[in-house]
Amino acid sequence: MATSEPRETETEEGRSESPTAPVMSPEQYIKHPLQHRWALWYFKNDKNKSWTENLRLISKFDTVEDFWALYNHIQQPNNRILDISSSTEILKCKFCAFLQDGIKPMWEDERNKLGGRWLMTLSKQQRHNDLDRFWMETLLCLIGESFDEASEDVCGAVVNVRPKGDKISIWTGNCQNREAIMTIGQQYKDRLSLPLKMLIGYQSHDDTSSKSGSTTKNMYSV
Ligand code: MGP
Repeated sequence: MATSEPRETETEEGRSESPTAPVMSPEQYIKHPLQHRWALWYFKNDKNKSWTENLRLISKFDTVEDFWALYNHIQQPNNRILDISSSTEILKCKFCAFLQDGIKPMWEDERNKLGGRWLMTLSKQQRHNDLDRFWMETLLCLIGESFDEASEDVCGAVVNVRPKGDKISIWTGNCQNREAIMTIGQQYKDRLSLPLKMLIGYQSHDDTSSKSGSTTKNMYSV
């Protein structure tokens, strides 16, 4: 019995086209741009260097696809502490930050120095249940500009993995912008489905950097 191979067809211009060639829509090959470009940083704990010198830029991205490529490639905060014996530098990272391109994850940066952070401290039990989920949701809030106009105030987010309880924070650029800060705090809490009675506090970087004890006073809380 004769079999029929797919035959090439002639286009009006005389070019031949295979009928099996997939037709790609622009959606399939154009990456989806984000409103801002973001940068991923981590902290390499070298005792011979100052805190700011230990900050390392890993990568930058400005599309949804590149965000997921990077997200899937890096270890989640939870694994990072479990895999602490690994020789891979990034696994030793206990401080990881996503900042808008052009802003360094330090209080001293021009775009941070008048700002502060919404801070969430997690209990030890939450490392297994909540840390990675909260961190991913935080990143999605950032790249998705989820806080309406207040998103303009967002500089980035930081995760600290620590024996005494992990911390996730959203950094904003001006601690006097009460309205924007409150919008961010309330929507952030909703997004993480935090119980109403669980309060999170906002602290200025100025207060955090000059604190003498172990706690910094909250300027706002939700
Ligand atoms: P941390 O990274 O917030 O960690 O700050 P941790 O373990 O939560 O510390 P704690 O004191 O809140 O319990 C740890 C230390 O890193 C600070 O005391 C500073 O010495 C230094 N550090 C942290 N940050 C975010 C900065 C910064 O932006 N600039 C400078 N110069 N030092 C910083």
